[in-house]
Amino acid sequence: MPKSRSSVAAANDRDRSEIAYVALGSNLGDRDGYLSRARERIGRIPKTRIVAESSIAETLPIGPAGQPMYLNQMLAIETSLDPHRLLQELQSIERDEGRTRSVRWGPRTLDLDIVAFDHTQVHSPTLVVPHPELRNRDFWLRQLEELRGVK
Ligand code: A4P
Ligand code: MG
Repeated sequence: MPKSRSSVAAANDRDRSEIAYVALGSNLGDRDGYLSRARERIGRIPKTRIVAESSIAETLPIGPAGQPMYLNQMLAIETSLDPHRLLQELQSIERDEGRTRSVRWGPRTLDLDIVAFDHTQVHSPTLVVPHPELRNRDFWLRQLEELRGVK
């Protein structure tokens, strides 16, 4: 028997789409390559499309000393995925790109963070949005402003 529309709609979906801002960061290996593959993969997340891309900034590492410089970029995406489902999709891309979690704020091939939503705040054990470090990272604030100006 065909499923009704309501039973097909997964718990992972929201009624309406929303703009989310996703930060991309890399400070190991082919940094441009990691960012470019991340953009391509994010563009293929279900129920999600990239609306705008910020410029790419080279930034001083925050965290343990002696790390290479970061490349940072931010994307505005339109998504109807539940925020936790979006986080899972981003973490799966991080894993595929060789990301391992050892040192907090340590070097990484690819870091994907949900920086903000236009209309939603989240406070759960696994997800806090707006990202608590937003106010402390001037490059994120600049890129967020850049994206909010164009969309
Ligand atoms: N988590 C909670 N809220 C969020 C969110 N809004 N977005 C949880 C993404 N994840 C969120 O993250 C640990 C856990 O945070 C996740 O499992 C998720 O459930 P992680 O990516 O495993 O660990 P982490 O990245 O080492 O720690 P954290 O606290 O997320 O660090 P950040 O804020 O990601 O910082 N320097 C420069 N110049 N540029 C950078 O991009 N990034 C970092 C990492 C450090 N220094 C940097 C940069
Ligand atoms: Mg992170």
